[in-house]
Amino acid sequence: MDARFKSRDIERRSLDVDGLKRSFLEWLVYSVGKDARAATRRDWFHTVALAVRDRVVDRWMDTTRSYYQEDAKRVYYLSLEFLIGRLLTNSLSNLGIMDECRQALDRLGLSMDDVVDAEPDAALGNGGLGRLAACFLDSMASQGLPGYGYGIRYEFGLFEQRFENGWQVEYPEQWLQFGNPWEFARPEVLYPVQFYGRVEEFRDSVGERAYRWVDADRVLAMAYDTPVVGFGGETINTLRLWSARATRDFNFGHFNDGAYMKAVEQKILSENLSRVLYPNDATETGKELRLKQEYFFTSASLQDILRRYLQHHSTFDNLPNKAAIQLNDTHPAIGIAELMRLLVDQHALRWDDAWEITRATFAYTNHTLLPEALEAWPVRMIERVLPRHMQIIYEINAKFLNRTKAKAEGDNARLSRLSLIDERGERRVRMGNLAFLGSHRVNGVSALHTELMKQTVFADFHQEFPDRINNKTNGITPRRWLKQANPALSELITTRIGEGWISDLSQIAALREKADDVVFREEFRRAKRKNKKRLAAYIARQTGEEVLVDSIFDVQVKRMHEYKRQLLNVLHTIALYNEMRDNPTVSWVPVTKVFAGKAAPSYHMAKLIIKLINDVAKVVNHDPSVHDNLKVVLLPNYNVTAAEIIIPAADLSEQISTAGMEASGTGNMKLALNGALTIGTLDGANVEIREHVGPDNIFIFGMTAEEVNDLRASGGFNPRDVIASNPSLKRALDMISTGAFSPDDRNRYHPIVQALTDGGDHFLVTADFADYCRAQDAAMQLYRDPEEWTRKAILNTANMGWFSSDRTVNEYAQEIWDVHPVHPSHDGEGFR
Ligand code: OAK
Repeated sequence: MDARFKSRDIERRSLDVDGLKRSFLEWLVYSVGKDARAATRRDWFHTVALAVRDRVVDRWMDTTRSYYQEDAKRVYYLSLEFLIGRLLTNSLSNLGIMDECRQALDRLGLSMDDVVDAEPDAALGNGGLGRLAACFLDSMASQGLPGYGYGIRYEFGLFEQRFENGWQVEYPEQWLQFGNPWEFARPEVLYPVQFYGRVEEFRDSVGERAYRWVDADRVLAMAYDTPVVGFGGETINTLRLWSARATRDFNFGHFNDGAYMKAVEQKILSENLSRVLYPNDATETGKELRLKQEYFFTSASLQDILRRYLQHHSTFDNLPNKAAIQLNDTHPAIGIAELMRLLVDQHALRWDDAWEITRATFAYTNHTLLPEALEAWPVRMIERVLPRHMQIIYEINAKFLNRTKAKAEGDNARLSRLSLIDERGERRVRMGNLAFLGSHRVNGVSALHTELMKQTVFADFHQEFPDRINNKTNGITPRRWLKQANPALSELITTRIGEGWISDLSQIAALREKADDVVFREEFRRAKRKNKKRLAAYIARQTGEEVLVDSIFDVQVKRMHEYKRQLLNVLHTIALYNEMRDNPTVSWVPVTKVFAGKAAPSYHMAKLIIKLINDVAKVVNHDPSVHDNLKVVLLPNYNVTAAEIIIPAADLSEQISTAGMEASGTGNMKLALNGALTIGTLDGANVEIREHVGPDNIFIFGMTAEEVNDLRASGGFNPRDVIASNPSLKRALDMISTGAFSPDDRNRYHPIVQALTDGGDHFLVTADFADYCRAQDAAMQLYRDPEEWTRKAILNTANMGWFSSDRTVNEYAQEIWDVHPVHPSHDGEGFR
C-alpha cells in the first residue's frame, strides 16, 4: 500500500492529542478547504466533527457486520420525531476522548466551548415524544442492542422562537444550512413511495382475487444515515432518516409534453414532503401533507426492513423472530396496513398468515390520552391518498368485528367503540384502534398513564385483549443528562463512587449515605452553585436580566400547554409578588422564576400565556419595592441545548399538570436526577418519582387523577366560589383582568380570565391554587435551611437510578421485543 495512504489511515483512528491535532489540520485544509488563519468557528466545528466521525466509522461497520453475520433480531424504532440536540459533545463523551480533543484544540489556540457552540441543534422533534426517541437510541447503542431509528430528515426542524414585544414569533430553523457533518447520504438507498391513484382488482395465477394499486404518483425516499455512538464506543448503531426526492420518470413525462416549468414545479412539490416538521406538540390538525409524511417514512422504512430480512430468508414466517417494529405513538400506525399490503399484494401471502406476522412484529406505544391528540384521519382523505390502505383497513375491521360480534351479544355501542372507523359525524379512521389491533403489545409510558389507558380510551380493547396492554415507564439517558450536561456534579459523583453509574445508573444509590456527610453536602452545593452561575450568565445574555445566584431557581421548562398549567405558576408568582410588596420588612427567601417553552404557532391561548409571563416579568423585575427578591424570566427558544444549561442549575422542578393529563413527563426525571426538588401533582411519572425519592423529599400537592375524574363526572365546580374564598387568588386574577400587567391593552388577558372563571376552569387551576401555594411555602421554608435542602437534593439524585432509559429499553427488549445484546468484534485500537 502507498505509504502516505497507510499513514493517513492510521491517523484517522488515532485517539491521542497529537493524532487528533494532526487530523484536525488535515480535515480543515482538505475537506473544509480552509486555511487555519481564515477558518471560522463553524469551519472548526465541521473539521472536528468530521475528524471524530472518522473515528467511529470502522466500529460502525463492525457493528453492522456483526448484526448481519449473526442474523440478529433487530428492533426498529419508527418515530416521526427524533429530538437529538447537538452531537459533538455527545460523541466525544461516549468515545471517551473529550479531554484529548480539548487539549488538541488548545494546542491550536482554539477554545473547545466555542467549537461546540457552533453546532446547530438537530431539533427534529417537538418535545417529550421526540426526546424520548433520542434517549432510547443512546440507550440501545450503549447496551449493544441491535436498534435502528427510522424517521424523516426534515430540512427545517422545530421553529426558532423569538420574543418580539413579549409575543412569540416563529422563525425557520435551518439546521442544514451549512451542511451536516454527522450524516452519510445514501443516494443508492432509494425506495418508491406512492400516493393517490386507484385500486384494480384482478385474478392471480391461481385464479384468486387480487389487487394492485395503479395510476399513483410516486416519490422516492432517499436514506441519510447518522451513526449512533454507544457509551464506550463498542456499538455504533444507525439512525436512518428519509428525504423525499422526485422520481426521474415523473419529470421526463412532463419534458416530453414540453411542460418544463411544470415538471420543475412538480419536483419541488413532491420534495416538500420532507421539508418541515409539524410544530404541534400532541395535537393533531389533520393536514393531508402530514398524513403523507407519516406514510412516506413508514413505507420506506418497511421496504428497507423487508429488504434486510430477505438477505437471509426466503419466506416471511420468521419475520417476527428477526424484526421487532415499535410504533412511537400512532404516527407510523399506517405501517400496519402497509405491511399487510406488502405481504399480501407484493409477496402473495395469504391474508391470515400476513395478519399473524404483522401482529407479531408490531408493538405500539401510546404517549397521550388528550382527546385532541388521538389521530383520526377522515376516511375520504385516506381513500384518496392511500386507496389500497383504506380497503385493507376495512378488511381488518370487518374480520375483527365479525369475530367480536358473537361475543358482544348485541352490544352495538361497544362494537362501534371497537370499530376502526368512527361513524359519528364525518367518518374517520381511528389510528389508535388500528395500532392496538395490529400490535402484539401496547404500552403506556408511566404506571398511572397505563392504568388510565385501560380505564379510558382503550377500555373496550383491554377487555377484549387483557394481556396486551403493559407499562413501560419512561427514562432518560444519564450520559447526556448528567455526565455531559452537568460535569461539575458528575465529576463529584465519580470521585466518590467511581464511574460505574454512567452505564449502570442504579449504582448512583451509593450516594444515599453521602447525604449525611457534611463535607459532601458542601461539595454538592458548590457544584449546584457553579451551574447556577452558568445559568445566570446565560439568562443575562439572553434576556438582559440579572438574577441572584443565591435565590431559589424555580424552574418550569416544557412546551406551553394549558394542561401543563404554566398559568398556575404565574398566579403563584403574582401572589408572591403581592405578598412581598405588602410585607417589605420580612426577610424573604429570594426567588427566581425561570420559564422556557415553545407554543404551537396556532395555539392562541398558549401564545397569550407567553405574553402574560413576559408582561408579568416586566412589571415584577422593575419594581424596586421587591428588592430583587423576585425575578421572572422567560428564556427564548427552549431546545435540547438550552435544557442542558437550565436543568443542572435548577433548585425546584415544576411538574404541575392537572392530574391524569401528563402521560409521563421526562423533564421531571432530568431535573430530579440533577438534584432539583420536585413540586408536583400526582401525575404521570411523578407518582413513581415520589415512590423512589421518598415522600419527604418531594412537594406533592393538588387533586389526584381520581379526584379530578370524580369532580368532572359530578358536573365540575364553580371557579367563582373558589376565587371568592381565596383573597390572594382573587387579587392576582383581578390584577390580570384589570390590566395591571397590560396597561397598553387592558383587555388583553380577557380570554385567560374567562377560561379560569366562566369558562369553567377545565384544567382546575383555581381548584389547585391554594394547595399549590402551601407546597410553595413549604419549599421556601426548607430553602432557608441549606443543609436540609441539600440533604434532600442529594437523596433525589441518589434515588433516581431507576429512571435511566437503559432500564426502560431493557424492559422493552425483554418483555416486548425479545432482542438481545450483540457484541461486535473489533480489531485494532479500542476506546476506553
Ligand atoms: C406528541 C405528539 C403526539 C402524541 C404525544 C406526544 C408527546 O410528546 N407526548 C409526550 O410523550 C412523552 C414521552 O412519552 C411523555 O413524557 C409526555 O408526558 C407526553 O406528553
